[in-house]
Amino acid sequence: MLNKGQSEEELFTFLSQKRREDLDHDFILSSMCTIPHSVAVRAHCMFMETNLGDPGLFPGTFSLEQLLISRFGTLFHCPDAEGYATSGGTESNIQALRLARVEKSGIEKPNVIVPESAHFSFKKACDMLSLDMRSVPITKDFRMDAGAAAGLIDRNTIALVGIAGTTEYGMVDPIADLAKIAVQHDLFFHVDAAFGGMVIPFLDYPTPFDFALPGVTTIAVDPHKMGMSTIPCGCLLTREPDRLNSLNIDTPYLTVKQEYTLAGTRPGAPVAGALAVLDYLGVEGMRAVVTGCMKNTERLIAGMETLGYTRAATPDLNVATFICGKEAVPGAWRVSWTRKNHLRIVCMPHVHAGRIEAFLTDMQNSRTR
Ligand code: 0PR
Repeated sequence: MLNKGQSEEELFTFLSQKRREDLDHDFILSSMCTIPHSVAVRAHCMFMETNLGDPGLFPGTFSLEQLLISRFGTLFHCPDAEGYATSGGTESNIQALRLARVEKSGIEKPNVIVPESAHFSFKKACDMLSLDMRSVPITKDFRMDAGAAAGLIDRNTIALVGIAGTTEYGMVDPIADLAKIAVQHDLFFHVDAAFGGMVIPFLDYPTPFDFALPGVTTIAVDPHKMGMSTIPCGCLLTREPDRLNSLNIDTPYLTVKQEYTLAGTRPGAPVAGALAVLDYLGVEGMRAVVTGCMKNTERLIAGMETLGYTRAATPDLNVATFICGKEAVPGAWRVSWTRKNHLRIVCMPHVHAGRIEAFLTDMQNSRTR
């Protein structure tokens, strides 16, 4: 630590310099986060010091968290759903599997059935919870093979996981088939809709993925991805009220005597930000955002194919992937590469039509050079 404090001017000159070292969103095509909506930023600033870890001190902020959960419950066809705001998909996925584990605590060597395409947060969860992760292959169209998933279930299986919007290819697993399998085997079924939960409901032809399907137990959805909130904000929802209570531990000196959350101190600011975006845009506004992202994805795929690059998948959501050599992508652009070495571009709200055209022009120039 510095012995003598710096002047504010000196300090902020330094901070501004550091901030300028961060990359420009105009060139970020690899991220599932985006520039927060202006109403999210405004709301975030109003709630900066609020701590949902001690909700009795911030009853107003706590009621916003409840409202956020109830907005998602309604959107996901279960107005009575309960849950809480997490730090994002990783925490939601860990907590969902923790809940499954606690509910089936009698099983000595528990396993969970997870698609090969699952986000790496499930590896963390299984590691922390000592769960055997059984990986289900994906089919040619990059979706989880439901038949293969059913074949892996045994008496030690405590949960089944499906992904509504895969990180790498933007695919929605056959959630309806998986939900049926879950009902047949009386299994806990967690849907990771961290990305897709704020896309699928706003598509012209939404695939069923939520509590409308009787077998779905819990859903993870991240406002800090397509919900354009400030970071960090995820949500974990349970169909049944009070279900999370089985994770409760005693917190004797807080304003609440028990809590089921993973984190202790929890920021209220991004929760206010997330709710602000939902209530400002409404279904119509979100639909416009999602329609724009889907159009841009289609345009990107068409443009790349005109340049001679084949799509790796035909995505359900706004993630485009291509068979393309790494050297073909000009250095200024931040793209990512899947485990199968496909070029991956996430058409987030900040990746607007102009940026797609700029990228395509650069790709063309690099091709002809
Ligand atoms: N589930 C799915 C389907 C995800 O795509 C992700 C993250 C998670 C869970 C975990 O969410 P948190 O990171 O909020 O805990 N998907 C992105 C990814 O790994 C996260 C991300 C975002 C990565 C922005 C990079 C980045 O710049 O690609």
